[in-house]
Amino acid sequence: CTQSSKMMSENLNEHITCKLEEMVKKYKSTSDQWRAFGYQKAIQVLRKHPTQISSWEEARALPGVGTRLADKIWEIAESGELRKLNEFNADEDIKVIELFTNVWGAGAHTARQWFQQGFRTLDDLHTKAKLTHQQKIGLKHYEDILDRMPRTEAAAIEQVVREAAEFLAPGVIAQCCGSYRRGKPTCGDVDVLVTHPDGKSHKGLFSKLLAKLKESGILTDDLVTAEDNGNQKKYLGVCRLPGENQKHRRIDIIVVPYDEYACALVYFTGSAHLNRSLRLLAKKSGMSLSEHSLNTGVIRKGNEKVFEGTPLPTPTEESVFRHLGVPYRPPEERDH
Ligand code: DCP
Ligand code: MG
Ligand code: MN
Repeated sequence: CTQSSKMMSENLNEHITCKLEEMVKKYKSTSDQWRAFGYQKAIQVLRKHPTQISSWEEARALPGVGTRLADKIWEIAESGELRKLNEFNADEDIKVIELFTNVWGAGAHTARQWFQQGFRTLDDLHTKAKLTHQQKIGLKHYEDILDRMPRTEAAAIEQVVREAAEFLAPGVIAQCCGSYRRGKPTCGDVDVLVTHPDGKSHKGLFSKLLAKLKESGILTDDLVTAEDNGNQKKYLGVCRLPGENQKHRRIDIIVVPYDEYACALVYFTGSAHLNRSLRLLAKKSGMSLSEHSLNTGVIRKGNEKVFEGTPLPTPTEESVFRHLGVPYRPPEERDH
């Protein structure tokens, strides 16, 4: 609301009509036409009002102004502020920042930076923002990536990965972990864990598997092509099942050596909350749990590990829970 010069304007309540005009915009954008209309009528009246509003009663006496609108007018007259408007403004900002935070590869910091650079829509980002490779993919599949898939679809994707892995290394284990294994009806992504019981066939499988999946066309975009984590290899990308009307889905693939299988399975099944609890529990008993192993005899100085400890044998998930001294929990009971 630009202040018009005193010469041009007879509006003695401009400080009030300014705020009310902003409210009109908010209500119009939230499709609350009825409120917008009420505010507009009050603005008309206030503009022609011969004196500055100096009491609640004076506002209430204006034609078309009820008690609620009188409250608002008097609040502005008294304090120069309208809390409701501030709330709206804050919400709008938060909404935009949330919109931006949901671009894969953009954190809260980047989202805020984009906001501060004046961007307000995904189209702004598309046309004006400097984007990383990951953010471009994230933006391209914005709606699809935010959408959760039915677990049947996760199962179908798991099946495609399993068949490709089985072709390359017969006897392979390829299983969907994450929310799928915890029995959730919908999944944010597909988390496929790959290993081989012979203890050696997992070697070299990672790149061959990705090449095969790309050849088949199921992998459409790469986010992280190869993250090396000790003896584990991780891929993060986007996939899509063949056929019409299929959405793009996030997929994570981890290939691990068989002796790390149980700990990787516990980790990759989650939930993230359970993982934090188990790690804390391990720490309290001088152990340390990771996606690789459960170590005992760990020596810590404050928060720092002075001695890594030695890995316990963990052939199964049950053995991990047993070493930690907690009752085994089936995947369906690992959400809290
Ligand atoms: N994980 C973790 N800590 C994190 C992220 C992940 O321990 N910060 C582990 C536990 C998760 C698993 O990895 O269950 C898979 O991560 P996802 O982000 O795919 O989470 P979920 O599969 O549990 O849920 P969603 O359905 O949203 O994918
Ligand atoms: Mg998941
Ligand atoms: Mn995942």
